[in-house]
Amino acid sequence: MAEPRVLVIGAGMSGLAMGAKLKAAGIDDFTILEKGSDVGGVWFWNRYPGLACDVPSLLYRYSFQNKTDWPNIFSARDDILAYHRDVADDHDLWPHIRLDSEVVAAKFVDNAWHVESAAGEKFTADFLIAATGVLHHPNRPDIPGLDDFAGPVVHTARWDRDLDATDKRVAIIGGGSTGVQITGALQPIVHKLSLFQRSPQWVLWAPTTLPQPKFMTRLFRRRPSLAQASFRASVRASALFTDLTIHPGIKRRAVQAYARLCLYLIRDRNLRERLRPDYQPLCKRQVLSGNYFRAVQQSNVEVVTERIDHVDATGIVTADGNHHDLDVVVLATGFQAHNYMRPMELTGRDGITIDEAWKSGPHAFAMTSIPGFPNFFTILGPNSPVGSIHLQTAAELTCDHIVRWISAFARGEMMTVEVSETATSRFNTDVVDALQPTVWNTGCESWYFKDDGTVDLWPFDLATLKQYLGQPLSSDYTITHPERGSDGDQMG
Ligand code: NA7
Repeated sequence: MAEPRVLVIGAGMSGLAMGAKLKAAGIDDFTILEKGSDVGGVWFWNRYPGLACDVPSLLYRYSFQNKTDWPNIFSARDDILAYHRDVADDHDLWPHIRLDSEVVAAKFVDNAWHVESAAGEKFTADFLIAATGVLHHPNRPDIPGLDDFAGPVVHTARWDRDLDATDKRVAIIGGGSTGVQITGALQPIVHKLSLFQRSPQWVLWAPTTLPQPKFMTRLFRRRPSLAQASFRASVRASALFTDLTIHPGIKRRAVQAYARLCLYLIRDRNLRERLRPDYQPLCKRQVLSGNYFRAVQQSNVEVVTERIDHVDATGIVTADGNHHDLDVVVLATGFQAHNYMRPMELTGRDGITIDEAWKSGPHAFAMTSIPGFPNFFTILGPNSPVGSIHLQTAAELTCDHIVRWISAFARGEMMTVEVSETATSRFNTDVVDALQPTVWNTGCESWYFKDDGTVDLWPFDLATLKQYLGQPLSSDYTITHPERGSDGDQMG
């Protein structure tokens, strides 16, 4: 028997789930290193006006942490952040969490992970888990002259709370989920809003700004079992969304028809046509909004579809030579979604670096294991279902999978585990094959796609995800034992 030492990087949605699962399994020697000064991950870093989740509140939660008294049908940032703090409270995670601790390097030497923080602190662990998120590194566009702008230029993912946009002339570059949310929030207060749109997005009308009905909150409070049942039913219902993204058919066509119908909430035909995308609805991450259609039709909003040529001290110049006078430039230009745990220097067995292992793009067996990196796991790593399956379910199943390996270590049944190259390339081939009928293969560009044009998503259903994470196959892993060296045994 050996007490496993575990390091988790990140105290966001995945890292907190990992902590709660480790606690539940009786594994207590773990530390969660968090770069930010609070838990919550994306919900800590993102704080722009209008930020809310695009998954309904009753569904955006862990299976092990019930909450039913959400103020809104789609929760706002602060409510989700408070929920994550409650998780840390209720599972006694705070003593394990070290805030303001950015990991800069991790190296596997002598069957252990040696980890270093930006402050120079050193840690040693038997297992290292990257719960570092997907949408973390802001994508700052390479627009000529952007640094010459005299006023504030702010990326939505690093919003400046001191920035007051009231009565200002504001540009929003980018019209994804973030650009759409911040449009709804800023339009009522600014003097003029100029939306610089490189490509239009399909937007589905949904009650994103409405409060949760009081009777629901009261009902769930009186009957907690009903709340849990409704959560399970919602998770099952979200399989419908998976189904329509991965299989062509009537359900996909019905949602696509709804997206096209929503466009008719725009009364002006010219504006409507400029907002009409030229790819299939659902291909990019689907944008939901209850206030975008109203906001975009107000007299203080202009939609600019002309290409941005450059920025100067006082505004943006478009390719047609027009100068758009501005006080503030908001970059709603998304994220470098395929960096994962990088720029951390991650070095596995025999000195292999993550950049070498991922020179043809990020990949991991079943989203979590990388050849050359023993006793290292990612949660919501490459090919995670960020565009389909219920995210907390996927994260929790990955945590359960990791806990099984750590428990095997604790029982003395193994010392290290490393997934094989063969299993990983077989998985990658299966992913590429499975992508064929998905909606993501219908011709569009988004953060879902890697540089080589393949999609960084889970193209299978929930049952397949459970299958991959539920039963590790001995032949897929090299396992070393405390006394015997390496073989291909299955863990207990
Ligand atoms: P997204 O969905 O990646 O959207 C980024 C937007 O920024 C999109 O409209 C891009 O246009 C636009 N963009 C990016 N670079 C440029 C440049 N250089 N010039 C002009 N426009 C640009 O990010 P979000 O933050 O909105 O959403 C991310 C996820 O958060 C979302 O999917 C939800 O899961 C929550 P493009 O379409 O590429 O032409």
